[in-house]
Amino acid sequence: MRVKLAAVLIAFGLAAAPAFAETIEVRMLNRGQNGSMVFEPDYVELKPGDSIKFRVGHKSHNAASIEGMVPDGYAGFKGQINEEIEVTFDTTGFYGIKCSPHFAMGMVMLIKVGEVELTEAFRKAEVPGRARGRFDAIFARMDQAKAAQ
Ligand SMILES: [Cu+2]
Repeated sequence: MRVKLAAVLIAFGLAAAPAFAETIEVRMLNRGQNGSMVFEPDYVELKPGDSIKFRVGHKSHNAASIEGMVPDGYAGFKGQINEEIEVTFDTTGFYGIKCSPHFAMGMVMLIKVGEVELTEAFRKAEVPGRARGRFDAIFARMDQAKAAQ
C-alpha cells in the first residue's frame, strides 16, 4: 500500500513539474499526408527555448527560415541539403520555414513560438503560389481551431 501511494505521488510530482525545453521532430518528405514535397507536421507550436529537429525522411531537402516571415531582428537559419539540423527558437513569434529547392512547389511549414497572434502582414507575406496555398491552408486550420475554442 505504501509503495502504491509513493508511485501516485511521484506521478503527480512529474505532472506538476515545470515544463522543460522540448525537441519536436519534423520530417522532410517527398510525399506525405498533405501531398508531395512536405514538412510533416506542417504546423508546430513551441514554447520559447524549445527546438525542432528537422529529420531527413526523404533525400534532397533542407530546412531554412523564410525572409520576411520571421520575428524582427531574427538572423535566420539555413540547413544544407540532406542535413539534419536542430534549431532552437528563443524568440516569441511566427516563423515561416521552407525547403530551398522546393519552395516553389509549396514545401513550407509554420512554427509558432509563445503566445502571439498572426498579423495581416504575416498572412500576406510574399511567397510563391503553391507555398501561398499551403500557408493559407495552415492559417485556415488555425482560424478554425481558434473559432472552436
Ligand atoms: Cu524539399
